[in-house]
Amino acid sequence: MNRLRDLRTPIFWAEGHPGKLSREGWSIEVIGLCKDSKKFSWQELIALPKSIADARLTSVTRFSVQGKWGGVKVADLLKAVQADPETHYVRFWSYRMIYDTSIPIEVALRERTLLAYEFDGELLDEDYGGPIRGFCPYLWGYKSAKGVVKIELMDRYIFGFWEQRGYPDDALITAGKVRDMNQGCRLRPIPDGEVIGFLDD
Ligand SMILES: Nc1nc2c(c(=O)[nH]1)N[C@H]1C(S)=C(S)[C@@H](COP(=O)(O)O)O[C@H]1N2
Ligand SMILES: [Mo]
Repeated sequence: MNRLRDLRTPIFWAEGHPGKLSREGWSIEVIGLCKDSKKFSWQELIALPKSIADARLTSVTRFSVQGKWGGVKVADLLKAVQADPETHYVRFWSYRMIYDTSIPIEVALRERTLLAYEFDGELLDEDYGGPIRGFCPYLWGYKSAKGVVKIELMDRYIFGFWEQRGYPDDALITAGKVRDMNQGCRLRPIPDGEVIGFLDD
């Protein structure tokens, strides 16, 4: 069973699909502006308190998928490494270090910004960013980097993969219509901001 696939959620790997990845051998390194830079193994990551965010991944390419994303709060990880007060941006690097994207620290610290390894109780597979991916429901999906291997704490902003190619740096979700994957791809109107409900509800 794969809930995201059953919902026919599009699979984006702009840099090329990574193929089969080792969950047990996975790790995420947190580097940059912090007192205690660390590498977290898969086992260490899943041993951290688990948060569930019932939220939507919404793409600027106009699809939106809702479910229970499970993982570790980015805030908890930043606490564990003792992020410096000069940290203004958090940069997520994907497997192979081709795809990256950065978000402001204020957004990174929000309740539902996660390093997610589950969707609706199932572990994420490689198609959908497993073993572990960024998940930020507040911004367009290109800020939710898949297959995260490194997190960099920075005092300034750096253009990411899609931002260099013209997508907005702030990635604020703007009103329009998106395909609701939970309702068989139906085109539905959304307001500005995180997609919590639809205007036709
Ligand atoms: N490494 C990597 N992460 C990525 C992308 C990508 O191409 N490569 N695409 C982004 C975009 S544009 C979106 S909308 C979401 C899509 O997530 P999905 O492929 O799980 O649907 O992943 C984001 N994370
Ligand atoms: Mo996207």
